[in-house]
Amino acid sequence: MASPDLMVVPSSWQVGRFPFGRPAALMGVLNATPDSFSDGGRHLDPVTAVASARVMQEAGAAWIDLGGESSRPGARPVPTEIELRRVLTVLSALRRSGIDLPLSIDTCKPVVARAALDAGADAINDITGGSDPELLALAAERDCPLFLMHMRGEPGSMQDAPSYGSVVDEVEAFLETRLRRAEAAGVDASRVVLDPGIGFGKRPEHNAALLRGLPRLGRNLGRPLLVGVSRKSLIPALSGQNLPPGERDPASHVLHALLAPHCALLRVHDLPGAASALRLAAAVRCEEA
Ligand code: HH2
Repeated sequence: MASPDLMVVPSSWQVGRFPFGRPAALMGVLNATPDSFSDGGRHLDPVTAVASARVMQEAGAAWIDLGGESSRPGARPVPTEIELRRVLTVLSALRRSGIDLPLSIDTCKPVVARAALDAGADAINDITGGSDPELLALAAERDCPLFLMHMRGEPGSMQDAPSYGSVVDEVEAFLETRLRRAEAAGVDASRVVLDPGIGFGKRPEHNAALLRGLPRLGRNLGRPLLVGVSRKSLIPALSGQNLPPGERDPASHVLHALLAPHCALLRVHDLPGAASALRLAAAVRCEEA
């Protein structure tokens, strides 16, 4: 058998009708919430949400990720009717105004996912990694792309002293298991994109180990990777600079430029800034180590 270093690792995939490849494309975050950790309140208003999505589209976004429930550390679940109202208001405004970018619905509730798919969403982004069999059954029924993320615990308590033996081994094993569970539920594995869940039940050193381990995760899992570091608290924790979320874009873009060769999709808040960072990185990327 070839040694892992000699194995051919795919650098492009077709996920349903959507191309994924490395270096990464960009997914713009639209949080239709009052309380998201960095942009809470901005995109509850459909007019503002459409304007932001247009900026993302013009800057070259490949995807929009729309959510109606914050998953920041300490967040409480939002009642289904409220989450539904938030996301459907913004989603129908986006589609009415001609924003036709591929869109994932960031939810773990099957009812919300189903309604969003009916209203024109293209994919499900599940931060619980497919914990709910009903959500997996829905993804199988619709044959849509399914983004499965690793989280330790749940948002309300996930940052209460998370600990791991080897975080990269454990996240890899979790994602492998969840990929198999999705397959067993009827989801075609070629529809699945995997995400190590930066900031979800992890301390700064766990996040750093996972980011360093992305090439290995990509190689061993054999699926495209989605990664979200934008504005997250690993930035002040690892840089030693105590910045509030609204001032973390430049540092986020340093990470985006570094991570782009190792994943297929980067989930970002400031899409024009991230696009510039990726262009700059691509212009100077060395061909050989
Ligand atoms: N991060 C957040 C939410 N959803 N989904 C995936 N697949 N990966 C992520 O890293 C990820 C995610 C958290 O960021 P944000 O949506 O900006 O904040 P909030 O959860 O407070 O709305």
